[in-house]
Amino acid sequence: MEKIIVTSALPYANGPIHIGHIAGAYLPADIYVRFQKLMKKDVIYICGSDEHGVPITINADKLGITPKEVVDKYHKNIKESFEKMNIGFDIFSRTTTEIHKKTSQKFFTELFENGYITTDIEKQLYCEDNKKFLPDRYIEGTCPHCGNLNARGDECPKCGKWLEAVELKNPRSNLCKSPLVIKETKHWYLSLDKLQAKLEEWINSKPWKENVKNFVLGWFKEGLQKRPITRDLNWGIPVPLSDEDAKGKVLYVWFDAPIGYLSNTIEWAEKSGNPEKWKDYWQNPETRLVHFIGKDNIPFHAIVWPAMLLGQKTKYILPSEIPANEHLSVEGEKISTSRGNAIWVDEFLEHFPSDYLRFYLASKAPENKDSDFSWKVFQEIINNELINVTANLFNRVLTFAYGNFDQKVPSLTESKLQDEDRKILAVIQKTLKEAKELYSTYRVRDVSRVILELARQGNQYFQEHEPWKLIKTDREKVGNIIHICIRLIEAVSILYYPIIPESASLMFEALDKKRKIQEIDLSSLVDIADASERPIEKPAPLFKKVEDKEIEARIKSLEERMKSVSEAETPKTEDSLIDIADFKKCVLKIGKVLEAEKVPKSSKLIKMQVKIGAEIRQIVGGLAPSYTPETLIGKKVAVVSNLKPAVLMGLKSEGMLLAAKMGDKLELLTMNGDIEDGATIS
Ligand code: B3M
Ligand code: ZN
Repeated sequence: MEKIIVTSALPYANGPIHIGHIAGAYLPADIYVRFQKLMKKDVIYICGSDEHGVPITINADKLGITPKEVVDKYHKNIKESFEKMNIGFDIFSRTTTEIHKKTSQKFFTELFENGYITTDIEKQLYCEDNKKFLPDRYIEGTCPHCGNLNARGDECPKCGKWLEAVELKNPRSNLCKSPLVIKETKHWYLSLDKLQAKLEEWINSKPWKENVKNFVLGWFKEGLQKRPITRDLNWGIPVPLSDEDAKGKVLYVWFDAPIGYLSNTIEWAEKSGNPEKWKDYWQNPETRLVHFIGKDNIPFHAIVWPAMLLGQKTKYILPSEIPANEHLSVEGEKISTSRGNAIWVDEFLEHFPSDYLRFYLASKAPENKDSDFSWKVFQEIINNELINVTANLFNRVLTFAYGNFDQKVPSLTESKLQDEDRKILAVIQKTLKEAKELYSTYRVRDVSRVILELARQGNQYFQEHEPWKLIKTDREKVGNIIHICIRLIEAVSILYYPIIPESASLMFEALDKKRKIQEIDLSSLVDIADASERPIEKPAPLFKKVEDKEIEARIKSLEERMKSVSEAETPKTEDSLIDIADFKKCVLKIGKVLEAEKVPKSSKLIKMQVKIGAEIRQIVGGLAPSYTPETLIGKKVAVVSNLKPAVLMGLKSEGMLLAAKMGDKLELLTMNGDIEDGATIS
């Protein structure tokens, strides 16, 4: 039997997830999995959090906690958000497990032994101030091609050229803004060049989605280059070599992350009690491997990851399809955490059920072009399509049948069927066929449209015949209409199940108390069976209308958040001017740092003894991200000397040092001339 492995991109455990994430890699995959499960396919859905990489270490530094604490927190948070969204993974694990470490190191070793890994001394940009090599995404500078002053370490947003960070002119850190220097370090590389021929042969045989194929072909044309797969970092999977130079280096996060698809399947198999079961999927040529991702992740899934698989000694299957989605914006603007316009899943679910979001994001799926989330459109779609069409049909038909036909589905009187009735029966069959085709080719937007259209036709059919009047004169004909409507609703509920599983199940179960919707075998379903005389339930309201005031509140909260984010960034003007007298309240003095030591258990705080003239004071400050204690000793600094004492982590601090801050980087105001400590600054 054909097997399917479905994966969704592993989300970084570095923050909560927002609706853009759901729209891109999770909802479309979950819909596909639910559909294939209805088709009675042997499908497993694998995911987990991506817990390595520099951004996690930077975030940890910023928060003054360890990277492990960061990923523990967000792994849990993300997992819960997915559960609330009914994203039905068979496993949601993490890349910090032992199994994952072992599997990743094995991947490296097999590539190495097959000659696909080479080494090189790399020139990398190094930040002298923070004593570390900086990854591309923390580097900016002048584009060597078009002169754009704000090119990034990997790409120029202006001319679109891919860049190597070392090519940038005047490179600087975008964390601390310091200029960067080029320094040498040994690294290990994946020789994509040696794997290009194999890759090309494989990719040419694939019916990829247009956006994926174009991308890959472009890369081939330029010729694949070897890519570094190790990093100078202390957070990640150690490079599995005894080589002295490998010390202190870890696998690049993008090397280990996709291996998570495999290691998480291995973990799933172990937990299921049959540890070898993963092989039935990953080593079975009959298995289809489907990776759902956002478009940013195309190169890694379509080139690097398949190359890693092709270069193994162990035989694995290769990706069969890579449905890559475009972006979702919010109210017309790119989602950006720093702009404050991300709508977090948890936040959304405090106000509306998950099916509302699923319904919206399915009908507006960013499949072939970018798409937008707007609160007003959300209200329209839920009220007009989900409620006025689908729920309305369900309620009026069931209420009518319940009241007029003895709480049962009326039987069909064949002799009384007319063309218009047969037409509707045919539409049901046609829609079943069409929807299956669309689901299996990842066209969620189109499938939403055809199911809605079926429900619309059902409503119209019911409305036009005015059964509430006709029942007085022709009960048999009305019986036929209601019977057909109920079959139509059953089709609608089954077809909607992958998209809105909770509501579709409620709908289905009101029509059929004997079966669960998951038991349906959609693969053999070409029509809805005659349901004559089946008992039905009195319909309970399925949905609550989205009210204007709820939407206004959401819009307001979004605006306020964006405003507060931008206010925090922009300096105040005019009405915040002060008098000289206000300024003079602040007594500023020169102090000299005599002693400095890190505060235990804090990643930020440094405790200092500062001499201000005849006085020695203890001052505690959050300087550790930018200064080591030794470098502080002897500095002449600016101290706010009449500040009320404060207690930081149990330590008394009598004063504050002035410093300039930019991003994460902090620089103390220091004096270099002859003026002695104790002098007043004014
Ligand atoms: N965590 C990147 C992202 O979320 C990355 C995906 C890994 S998939 C193997 O965009
Ligand atoms: Zn450029």
